[in-house]
Amino acid sequence: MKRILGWTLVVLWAVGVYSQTELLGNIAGRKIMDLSGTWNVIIDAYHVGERNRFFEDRKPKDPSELVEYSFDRSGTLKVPGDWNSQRESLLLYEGPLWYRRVFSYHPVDGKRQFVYFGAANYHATVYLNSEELGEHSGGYTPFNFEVTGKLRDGENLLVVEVDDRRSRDAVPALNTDWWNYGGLTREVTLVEVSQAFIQDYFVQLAKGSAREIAGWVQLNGVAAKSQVQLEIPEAKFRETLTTDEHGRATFRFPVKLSLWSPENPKLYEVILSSSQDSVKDEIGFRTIETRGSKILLNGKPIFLRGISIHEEAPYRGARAFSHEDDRSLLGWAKELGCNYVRLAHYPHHESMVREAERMGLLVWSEIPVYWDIDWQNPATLAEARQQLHEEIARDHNRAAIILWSIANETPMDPARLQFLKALGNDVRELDSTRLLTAAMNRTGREGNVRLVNDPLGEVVDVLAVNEYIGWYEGRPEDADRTEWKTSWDKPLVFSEFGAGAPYGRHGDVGERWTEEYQAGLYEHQLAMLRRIPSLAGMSPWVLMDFRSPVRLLPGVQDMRNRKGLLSDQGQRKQAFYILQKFYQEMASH
Ligand code: GCB
Repeated sequence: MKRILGWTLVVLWAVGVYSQTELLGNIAGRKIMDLSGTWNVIIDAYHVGERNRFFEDRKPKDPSELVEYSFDRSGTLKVPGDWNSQRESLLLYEGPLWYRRVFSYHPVDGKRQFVYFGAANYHATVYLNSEELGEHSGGYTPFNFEVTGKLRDGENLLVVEVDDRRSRDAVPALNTDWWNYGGLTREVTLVEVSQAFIQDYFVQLAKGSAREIAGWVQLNGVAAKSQVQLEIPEAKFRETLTTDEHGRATFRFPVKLSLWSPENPKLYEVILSSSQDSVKDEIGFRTIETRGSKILLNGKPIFLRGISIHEEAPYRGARAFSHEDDRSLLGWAKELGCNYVRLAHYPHHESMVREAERMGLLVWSEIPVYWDIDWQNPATLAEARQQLHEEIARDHNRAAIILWSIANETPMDPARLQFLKALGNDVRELDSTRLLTAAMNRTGREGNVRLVNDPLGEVVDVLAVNEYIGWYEGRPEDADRTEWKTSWDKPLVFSEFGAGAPYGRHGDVGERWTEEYQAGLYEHQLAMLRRIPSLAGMSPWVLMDFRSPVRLLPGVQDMRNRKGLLSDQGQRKQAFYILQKFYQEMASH
């Protein structure tokens, strides 16, 4: 089934059609019915649900009828939320699981409705009133289906099969250093819009200009030459756009704006209105570019004082999804002295990006093209492209995002380079205003000199390196003798370095798994980094300990990656203060 879907995707991609409807922009700015809450579920380990037509939610009509399943009697789970953390027996479960939600709705004549999923990991098949709406692959990006005319007046039945089995041809593939949290991990909502509505829009500063905004508005369901008004009241800006025969209007206008930055995270209310629809958003405006080895924000060089973050909830070991989760994680980043976060290794919740933006944190956003995936497989490329498109479609108005990362630690081979070049081209086409990057980990060597010479360096705007001197190779002191050279005159960021230590485990600085070892490694790394002239920033690995089934050392790891500067209970380790001090110094220069 999955393989067939993969190939179907390739074909659909080639003809420019997808199984699901184009994504609705700015879901928070729409009239929605939140379907969060308690859903009935059936765990379907042997995958019999499709054959037994679980999507019909059948109940025996008389005592003689055979029905071998029951949503009503099989238990419940919360949505949003991964299943692994909600029931002990599901901690390591990977497989299909069926969700059911019955909701009451009264469709209004002349309106259109969509069912919108913030994310479902990994593969979802969606049924409304026993009819299949479509499928979606990719665990961290949103998707929606139009359901106009399919909703009943009164009770409606929504059934979703979510299958999180890992596979060789998926993105990511079989092996990751994080928990494969399955389920409806983000909100499910029913969205109502008018017949002709504003599908999406892109409103940002024009590339290279701090005085002009440029972008497009896409209407859905209109005849050619419709009008859309674009307003930024606070900036006293108001213009009327006229769409072409595809419902699209592009624009470029001068406007005087106060620019968004970590020191001034200024957001403007932006209002788009068409004859039948109106959407409000909060948008920031800033420029981002590179000059030689510098990253320039609003025309001035900036050093990215960052930290890498996984989307894992503090205190409860689960996929994060709430505002409290966002505020805890980003609050710690602020306390460290960060002006930037690397949201690894997949697109995080939209609310996380919006919160970072409000707090003045720049963002690196990434798709899970991670370690080794099936580089030769066109279906895998189609899935990666789809995830990239959905990520950019969701977040293209977020000023905080400055970097789109297309990969993490991928091998140096020609098939991989072709694959990543295709993704790089997509980024350039979809959003030319931001910078392109990828975390690389293969370097050349000449004595004590490390050479950043992965041919992928040619493709990206910002060179990023994951490097583990003193942890996966050599001793922490080796950093003292290591120099770095790049093959391109481009900014270099260290996207990862780090060491593991459970909070409260102490010993000699030379003893692994102790806070002292971790802190010592940070001292050596930071001393090395200070000596690199092209260094434009860093995001050490990682803010908080996180669950990972590949970290098996009992009493030390217990299925957690312990490279956090904080424990998963929010306790600060010694290395936290070392990095904090370094960032304080950097900020005062
Ligand atoms: C890496 C990966 C990251 C791992 C980390 C580690 O290079 O990018 O996902 O968790 O190393 O701890 O090994």
